Amino acid sequence: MAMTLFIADLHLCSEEPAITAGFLRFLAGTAREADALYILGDLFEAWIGDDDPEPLHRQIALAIKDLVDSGVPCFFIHGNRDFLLGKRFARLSGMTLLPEEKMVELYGRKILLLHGDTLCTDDHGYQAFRKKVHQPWLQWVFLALPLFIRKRVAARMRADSKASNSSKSMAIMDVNSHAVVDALERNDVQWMIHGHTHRPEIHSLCANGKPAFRCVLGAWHTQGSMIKVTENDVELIPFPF
Ligand SMILES: [Mn+2]
Repeated sequence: MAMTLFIADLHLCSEEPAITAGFLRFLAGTAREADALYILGDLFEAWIGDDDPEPLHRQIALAIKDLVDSGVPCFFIHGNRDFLLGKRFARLSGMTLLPEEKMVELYGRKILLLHGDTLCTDDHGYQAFRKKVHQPWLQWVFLALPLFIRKRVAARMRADSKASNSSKSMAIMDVNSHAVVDALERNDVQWMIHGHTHRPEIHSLCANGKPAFRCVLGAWHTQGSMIKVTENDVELIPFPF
């Protein structure tokens, strides 16, 4: 049966081999039956440039390339952790990089795809940070720094973000309902799929004066999480590694 799969927030890193193993199994198994795979950000826990020689990156790129070569196109939207993932990794993995918001039509259903961090508008500190680090000139300067300096800067930024997030309330770190409705109405669409908040759920709401649905992917901590879109259904599915 025709289906398209969505995942996000795997946060792959060399310290979490079980998640990597689960993803490799997913790529070699379930994902092969899909018409396409969409990765909606935070595939990696951190990204400081496509030239990082971390062996995990190459291993993942080649596994995704295998899937793409088997006839399953793979698309990627950047997350807040891997927003610097670039063209070189995209070429190596065969993934197509998408803009931060992407409208797709699958089996007659229009769906807005995004990572989800742009919907968390109550987190003013994060939005200011995001605006800063998304400036092309700053990214260019950062990526031109030697790798060991980029590693230090990234470690410092992660520590700062951890410290500031620990004092933020759960509500501030969730999506803002106005931002959700605004995104749906701006794109004239009733369906949205995103990750980022690590709160897997399919929410019903109202947008454009009609019923609308916000589908949130789960993070891959102790199990996988995917959304399966078919002609008849949009399903949120947890599965063991
Ligand atoms: Mn995220």
